[in-house]
Amino acid sequence: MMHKLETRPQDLDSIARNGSTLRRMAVRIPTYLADLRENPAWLPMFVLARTMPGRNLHWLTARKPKTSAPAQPSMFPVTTQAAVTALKDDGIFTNLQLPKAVHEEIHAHALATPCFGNFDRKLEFKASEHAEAEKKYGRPILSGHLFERILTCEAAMQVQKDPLLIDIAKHYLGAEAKLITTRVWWSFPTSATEKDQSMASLGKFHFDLDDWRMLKFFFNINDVNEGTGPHVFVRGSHRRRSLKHQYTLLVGHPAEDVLGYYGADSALTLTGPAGSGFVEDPFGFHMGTVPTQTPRLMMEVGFGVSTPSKRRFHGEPILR
Ligand SMILES: O=C(O)CCC(=O)C(=O)O
Repeated sequence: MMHKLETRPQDLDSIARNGSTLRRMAVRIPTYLADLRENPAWLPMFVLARTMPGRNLHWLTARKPKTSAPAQPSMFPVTTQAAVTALKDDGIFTNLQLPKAVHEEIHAHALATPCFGNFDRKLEFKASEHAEAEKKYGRPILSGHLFERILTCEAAMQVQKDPLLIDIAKHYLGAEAKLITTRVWWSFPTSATEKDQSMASLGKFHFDLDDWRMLKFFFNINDVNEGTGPHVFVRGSHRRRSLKHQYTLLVGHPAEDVLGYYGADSALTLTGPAGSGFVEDPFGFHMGTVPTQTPRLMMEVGFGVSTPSKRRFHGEPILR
């Protein structure tokens, strides 16, 4: 018998992604207040960093990085120059590949470690028990975050600390670039409705507004094909921006709107074998798609230029 999965009315993620504009803003207010308390400099960023004039002014403050080569060897046979050139032109560089031993160790760690469903620390389960967890908690579970539990995975820490990542970040964002996120999470296929499914930041183009200047490295830890919910990035949308997408309260916008302006052929779908990775400027429109066949395991290492938020470090965006 099919187990009935219902979205709870109090599900804040769901309202934040799907409700009316005012409701979507209203449920985020506690999160915004927490951001403001943690760092008052967050407010001007939050208001102005969505506009090109605001961003361009902030880019003028970027300090030049030192040009000397990183002291430690990198696991990636890639030059900083190649990545930075592609980032400036397209907003994305796609030629990253983790060594087999590294992505396999991260995968094994994520399988062995209970994750938290839908960003909710009360929904704890192992990825292999996803179906049972949906039954137990009586709701669709679209994402499973490891949060700080990834810190005990040595391979993940090697990726986080790889000298190429910070070197690319400094040459793209400026010498003040620093680590602001490290997260590993599952996206699961589920029998939820389309509306339910978009609650895990899946299925909706958006841009990130956590800092003035940001860069995110993503790694597909398992094989990702069309059925695994690949990431999609809209090339060029990090530097050419419609007024509607600058003077907006919301970071999420409908696909027809985004692709209508930036062009359907600008959308790059990041399928690839286990370990394949890319680095993007997340001010460009992007999204994770909803897996239809198999779960996706993703690792993200993010860089910014401001003091990092402790809460957001492992990907906890909404306060409950
Ligand atoms: O799941 C994904 O591929 C997208 C993640 C995302 O949108 C983000 O980190 O801002």
